[in-house]
Amino acid sequence: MMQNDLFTAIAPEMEELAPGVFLFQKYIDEELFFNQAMKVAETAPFRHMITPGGKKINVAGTSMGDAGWYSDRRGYRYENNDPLSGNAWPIIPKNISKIISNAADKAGFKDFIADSCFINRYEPGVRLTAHIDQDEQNFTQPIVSVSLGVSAIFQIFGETRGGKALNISLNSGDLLIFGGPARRHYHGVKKLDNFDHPLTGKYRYNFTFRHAL
Ligand code: MD6
Ligand code: FE
Repeated sequence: MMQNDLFTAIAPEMEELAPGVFLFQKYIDEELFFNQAMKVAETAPFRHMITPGGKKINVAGTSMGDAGWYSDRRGYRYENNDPLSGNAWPIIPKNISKIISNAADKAGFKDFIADSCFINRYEPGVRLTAHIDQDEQNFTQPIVSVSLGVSAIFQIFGETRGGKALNISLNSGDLLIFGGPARRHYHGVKKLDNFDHPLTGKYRYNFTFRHAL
């Protein structure tokens, strides 16, 4: 057996955990993405948005790209400019967009181009309740997620919120592709543990790259 075969037998680059759900462990350059999150926050700071029902969202968020996901009393939607500043969102750098398109390609999603990336920031004790991302135009397009910092459990339910979840541990540097039938499945993130990470401190960051428009 060639060394490369042996290596891939032990550590495949990508694993399909459920139809349309592909995990690439330790795939991305953590510093590159962390620096990008810090850079975005300089012009589009992390903020706690409000649901249409008036509840504060405990996960802090911001965006980069041609549009950014937004929520307030008026509803969930994509906004071309950051409502906080009135300015365009920071752009998605070409090198990052290439990494994302490449990974999507490996999972069989040809020509995926992210025009929006929502960046979530979790602090200890914060969780993300089960939801379906449905403000994008085209559900045949996957969402590509990148995790940084403190590890979390990502849960995939199914067409309803209840029932037994598929639990996926997302660690710093992991990339997850969420497409196919899973794109319409409820998912969420369990309460973040109070741990320290050398790069991000108490925080977990998650980037979700979307083809939204
Ligand atoms: C998170 N992720 O990992 C939240 N949604 O913090 C998501 O809600 C998500 O990772 C759609 C597709 C992939 C995701
Ligand atoms: Fe989601």
